Amino acid sequence: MTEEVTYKPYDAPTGGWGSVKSLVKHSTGQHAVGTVPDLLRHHNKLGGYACTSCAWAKPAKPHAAEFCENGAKATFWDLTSKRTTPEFFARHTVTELLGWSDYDLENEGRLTHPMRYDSPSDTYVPVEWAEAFADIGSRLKGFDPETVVFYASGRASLETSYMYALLARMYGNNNLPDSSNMCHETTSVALPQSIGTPVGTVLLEDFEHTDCILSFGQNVGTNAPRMLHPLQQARKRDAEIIVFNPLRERGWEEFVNPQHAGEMLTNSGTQIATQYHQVRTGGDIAAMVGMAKALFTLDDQAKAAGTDRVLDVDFIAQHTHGFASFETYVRAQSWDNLEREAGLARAAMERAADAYARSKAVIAIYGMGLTQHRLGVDNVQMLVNLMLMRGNIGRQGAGMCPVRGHSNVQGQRTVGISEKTELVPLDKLAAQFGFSPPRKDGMNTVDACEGVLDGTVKAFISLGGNFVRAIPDTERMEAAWRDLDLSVQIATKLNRSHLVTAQTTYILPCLVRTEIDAQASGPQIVTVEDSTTCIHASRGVATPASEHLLSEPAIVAGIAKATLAPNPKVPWDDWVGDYGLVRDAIAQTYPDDFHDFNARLDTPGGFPRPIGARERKWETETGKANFLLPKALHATFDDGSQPEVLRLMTIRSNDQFNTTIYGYDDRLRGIHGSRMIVMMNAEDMARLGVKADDVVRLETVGDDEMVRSLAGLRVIEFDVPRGCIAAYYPETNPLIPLYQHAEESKTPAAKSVPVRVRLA
Ligand SMILES: Nc1nc2c(c(=O)[nH]1)N[C@H]1C(S)=C(S)[C@@H](COP(=O)(O)OP(=O)(O)OC[C@H]3O[C@@H](n4cnc5c(=O)[nH]c(N)nc54)[C@H](O)[C@@H]3O)O[C@H]1N2
Ligand SMILES: Nc1nc2c(c(=O)[nH]1)N[C@H]1C(S)=C(S)[C@@H](COP(=O)(O)OP(=O)(O)OC[C@H]3O[C@@H](n4cnc5c(=O)[nH]c(N)nc54)[C@H](O)[C@@H]3O)O[C@H]1N2
Ligand SMILES: [Mo]
Repeated sequence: MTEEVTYKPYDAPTGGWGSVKSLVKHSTGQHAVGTVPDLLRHHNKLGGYACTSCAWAKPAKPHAAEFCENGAKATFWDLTSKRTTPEFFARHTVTELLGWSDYDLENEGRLTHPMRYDSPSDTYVPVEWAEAFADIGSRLKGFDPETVVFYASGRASLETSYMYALLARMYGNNNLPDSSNMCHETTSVALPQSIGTPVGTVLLEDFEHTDCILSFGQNVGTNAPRMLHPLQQARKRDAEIIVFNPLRERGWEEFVNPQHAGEMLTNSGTQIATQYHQVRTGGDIAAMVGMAKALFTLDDQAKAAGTDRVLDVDFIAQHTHGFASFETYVRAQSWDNLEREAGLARAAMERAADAYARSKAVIAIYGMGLTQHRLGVDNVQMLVNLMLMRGNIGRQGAGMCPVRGHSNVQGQRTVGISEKTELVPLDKLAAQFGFSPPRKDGMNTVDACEGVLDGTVKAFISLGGNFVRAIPDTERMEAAWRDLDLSVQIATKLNRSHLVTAQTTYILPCLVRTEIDAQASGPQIVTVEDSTTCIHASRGVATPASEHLLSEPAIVAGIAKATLAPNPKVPWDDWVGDYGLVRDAIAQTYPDDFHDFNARLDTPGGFPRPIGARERKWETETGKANFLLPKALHATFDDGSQPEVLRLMTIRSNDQFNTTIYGYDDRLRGIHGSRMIVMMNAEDMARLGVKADDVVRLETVGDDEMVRSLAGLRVIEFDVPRGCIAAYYPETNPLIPLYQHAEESKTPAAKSVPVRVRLA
């Protein structure tokens, strides 16, 4: 890793020439350049492949080049010419590789052969597929099914995910944690209670009709850059865009469309945010209550003056429940408290409320800045309350827009990857496949981690991802992982989760979505669901990285056949030969969402799943949309009464996709050369006696006896609110206690870790 860090505040626009330069650098770095222009023509296009980076909606009328800097980076990274071969594994022991960085591991390129860990030589050795499946199957048959976990990271297709969930249930458990447990699980818990749907309500076309967008805790320029296009269009129609974020993220400030010659020539783009509020980390509930309080005042004034009401009284009366107690609660909050908790002036909250009150159709966008907190569920529900006050859910140009992470993470839940049995049509599965699905809820991510720690989990199957690196409490978890009997890692690139070995460990390498997937009936299509519930087909276009790779459906079927008793109703081989048959099975299980699935594959812009709340059908216990009261004004663990305890947010740089590190530049924040940094406010630095460039140690303020600390972080003086600091994930994961997660959803609270700064 490079040691030298440079920091220069970045004032160029998002997109623009910076993104083009970065693209060229990353394409040449992966030696994928010859094929790339040709490939990117197929990116997010009908007849092409769906990007493997973020889950943002894919328009019906795509741009000539419907990709962004980070989607292109993800593609280069997948289609690199570099290979991690059996010879590589023969040259390096696992102990040696444990000393490598995340970047160096994945930068070795694509995995080419199935491998098994050989403990006498401390290396991975090649194994035949048939032998691997047979051994995994015979081991799985020996475990109590409740001790085995089937994890999924949100990239695998709907077809693979459906097969994988069925494998787990036929094996005998609902232990199906998913990367969304660390991500938007908070959304999946909060929204059903509020509006009766676990997903967002907006469609891409709503962006054409909105006149105001609220954004909380999402970093668009880095994590969903294609969303900048509809945002830019909305701004050109003079829509308000009001951003709440402790950091001034460049994506929310200015965007130059790299596909627009005029904008590129002048390098002058569109100002995105019309208001930017640097809310304190964990202070969003207070900020939103402040807005609500200001709305009540505006409504009182309108009533007195006899002008149009600010509240949508008809909507509230007809469609909602709990308004009276919400009103009482909000009116009772003092501005002093709200200002302190939000870290914003009353005038700022009033300004946001003014703009919101003037707007006819409002979209609420949010990301990890709301979900990854102790009161993440309350964060999301308070945002819904704000939207309900003016009837901003269930009509054109308005609605909730949680920005999902992995490209099919939402879809995995749709087709049965869930530990919660109430969310899965078990009776239907029982009838369709003639077996008795287990009725007991399974483990989510935090439960699975606890099970590994206390020894009740014996085996861990991983459909993609880098679980050990993505979860909290890394050091404790790695130590406990060694006691597992079996670890099976279905993957494309080498990562740390493969190196923290169990008694028996396999790496099973698979195709990526961009590659041609040839099976008995010919090249296959797979499908994914985007953030707006639209389903898209994806066809691979590139030659596979190695002839020894199998597709994900083939690997899932291989494990299933070796593990389960034959069942004529589950034709694993036929399914692998023709994924259209898996789609028929999905349509049978979920007819409302997936009827005529194969016929609708090429719907421009994807076909949307029906969502009740979009039509103002509220599938909640009250039959209405519910106003729900927050449990506190701050979403974090500490109440801010100890000035030396800071709130650490662990965030992504512009050069990573989760634990996949593409490089050491966070271009949009102006930080270059290292990821071992900590962003601090100047006043906090002075108060705590640290200077820019000091190397410090962070120490978690925990509720248990464990010491959690991370040294070697270089201080950067940064525009971040007082009392809040930011550093990169996953390097900081050893600092997050496993028990610090959102109430109800158990999403790890990665955005509010109470820490102290120590001079190393
Ligand atoms: N290129 C790229 N794209 C990605 C990913 C990636 O790593 N790289 N990851 C994918 C995945 S899985 C996901 S889940 C999404 C994640 O995308 P985001 O939801 O954008 O997640 P983070 O990068 O963690 O950034 C969260 C933002 O919230 C802000 N924030 C932190 N705490 C608070 C708070 O208390 N209040 C408010 N209002 N804001 C806060 C941070 O400053 C930051 O701007 O992106 C997906 N897309
Ligand atoms: N501190 C902190 N921790 C966090 C977060 C945070 O903001 N802060 N964010 C959380 C979030 S939102 C998420 S989603 C999780 C992410 O957790 P995961 O989804 O488990 O992790 P990734 O880093 O996305 O997984 C990368 C690995 O996936 C494999 N892979 C890539 N493409 C494919 C494919 O097509 N098929 C298969 N089978 N494998 C593939 C590669 O081997 C690669 O090394 O991390 C969570 N952890
Ligand atoms: Mo995520």
